[in-house]
Amino acid sequence: MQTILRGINSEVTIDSNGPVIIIGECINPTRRKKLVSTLQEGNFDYVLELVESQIKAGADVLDVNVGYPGVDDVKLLPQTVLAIRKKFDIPLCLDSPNPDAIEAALKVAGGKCLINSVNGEEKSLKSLLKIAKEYEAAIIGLVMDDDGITHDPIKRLSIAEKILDRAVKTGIKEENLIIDPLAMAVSADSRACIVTLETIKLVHQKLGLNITIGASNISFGLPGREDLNSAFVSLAIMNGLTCPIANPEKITAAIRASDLVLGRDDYAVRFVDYFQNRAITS
Ligand code: THG
Repeated sequence: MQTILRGINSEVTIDSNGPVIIIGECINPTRRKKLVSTLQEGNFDYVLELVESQIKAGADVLDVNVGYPGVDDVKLLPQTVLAIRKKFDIPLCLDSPNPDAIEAALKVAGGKCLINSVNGEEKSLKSLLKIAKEYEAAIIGLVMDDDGITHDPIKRLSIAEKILDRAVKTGIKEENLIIDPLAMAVSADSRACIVTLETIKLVHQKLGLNITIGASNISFGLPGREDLNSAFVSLAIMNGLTCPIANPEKITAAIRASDLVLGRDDYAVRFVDYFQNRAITS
């Protein structure tokens, strides 16, 4: 299965058999106070710095999240998208819980964006699938619903199936749905990662859809985040993860290594290229 995302003149293909596509997570106010303060001033210079550094580090797509308490993201999300679009042509993943902000951003983004995200709740399905269809966008489906988050991989799979069914009934092609099997902090629940890995395997085998994950979520509250995230992402790739949302400056090495180990990088071209170019810039 192939999901195609586009910038204005650029295109990225996410294939359910890899190689892995990286969605850069860094345009996100979580732990980035400077992002909040600069955006509050209407200054997009720091956002553009984050775009450039993530692309250099290996990002293929960028997640854009400007949510913080009190923000009017119906205004700020499209403004941020426009600022990025003036300088960079890379497919975007629009990350907001507010459907109005998503729609406002889709109106100005052009290309083919990824909506982040719909979930199995009736309210979410009703508002967001219609928007995805109308703007011909792809969409991430989070496997939670009106009953909350389940810790049973089979039940998470059934929510993915429900979202797929509703998406297809809305006229969205199945390749335009990317499933997020939910990654949560392993410090809070020792089984959190294994439940996610099992769900990834089930969704990959039974539905064949592309799969994303907020990879850095798993290491909240722990030291050694980079090592922990890398171990998790490598195992997740083995099970069918194809487009993680992560920090490219910290995860690209593990991703290039995983693709090489899995026989998806002939003559180690991408692996060697990554390390050669990294050596030159550092
Ligand atoms: N699923 C989907 N979208 C999501 C998430 C998800 N969007 C938001 C979030 N979760 C993913 N994005 C982030 C962004 C930053 C961090 C975590 C998740 C973060 N960053 C640290 C920092 O920047 O200092 C550390 C990063 C690191 O050490 O690698 O914590 O689950 N669909």
